[in-house]
Amino acid sequence: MMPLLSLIALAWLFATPAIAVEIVDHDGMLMDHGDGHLMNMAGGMVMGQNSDILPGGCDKISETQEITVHAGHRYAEKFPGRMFAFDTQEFNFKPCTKLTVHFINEDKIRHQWMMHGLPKYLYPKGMFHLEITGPAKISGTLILPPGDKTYLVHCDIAQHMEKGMKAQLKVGKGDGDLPSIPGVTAFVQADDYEASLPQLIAAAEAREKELATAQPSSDPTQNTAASTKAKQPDGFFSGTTVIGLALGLLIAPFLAKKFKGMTFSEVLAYVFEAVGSGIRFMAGLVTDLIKIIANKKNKTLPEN
Ligand SMILES: [Cu+2]
Repeated sequence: MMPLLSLIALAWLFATPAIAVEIVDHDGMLMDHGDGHLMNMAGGMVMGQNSDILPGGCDKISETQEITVHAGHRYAEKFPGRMFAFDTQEFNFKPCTKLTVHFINEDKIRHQWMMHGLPKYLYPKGMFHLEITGPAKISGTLILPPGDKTYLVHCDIAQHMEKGMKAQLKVGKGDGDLPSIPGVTAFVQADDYEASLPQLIAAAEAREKELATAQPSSDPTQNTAASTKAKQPDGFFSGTTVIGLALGLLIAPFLAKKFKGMTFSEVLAYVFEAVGSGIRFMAGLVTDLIKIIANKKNKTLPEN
């Protein structure tokens, strides 16, 4: 009897950790609804899935990366005042990286790993989005755009971001930091536990008054600036302006078609590359011309 009992005890001991973190894997259970939208009847969802279309400005996939992100209440314990969090608050990838995210929700509620600000011609609503009721795992793939930009990653379930489930994903060098990222950046509006409520109200009222009185004082300078501008109407329709306008009107329909759906930075990158190749082409012409002239001189030299 004793050996049997100890065997059961041993089996239970080994089984406990497995029971504690029973994560349902939803990969392979998803139905593809097209346009990068996958979901299943168990509540798993992927939106903005893209594993093969290159964003504008990417010549090729720069590298292939795979990350596992955990989400849950326990990851917020180290951030005072927060309730939910991812296990990672900051991500960094090269532009044009093909990124697969394995999202593991450890809470018995719904969480998301939602990325914003992606090019809308490729990602519906500019989003890449993994969502699952936990404890469960769901995976998705996207190709990151070119350029240096900081993207918001959060859980959009009501109040989950405000309670800490927020991160930033920097492509390249990024373009700054987002506020209120747990452990990374300061709160936009920090709680003040030092002052009493009447003191806080008085301070807020004083700030409002200050803003109200500051408004009219800046007006005279604006007026003078406007009047000096109004005094120089000559040259408004100068020759260059007219030529520029005409050229712009001619090129506009072509550009509108070309840049449809691209973000400003992508358009800028495209224009710079076009200008660059134009300069290279002109330089090539000049070198060819010099070569031709030099060759002719070489030919005439022996005759002399
Ligand atoms: Cu959530």
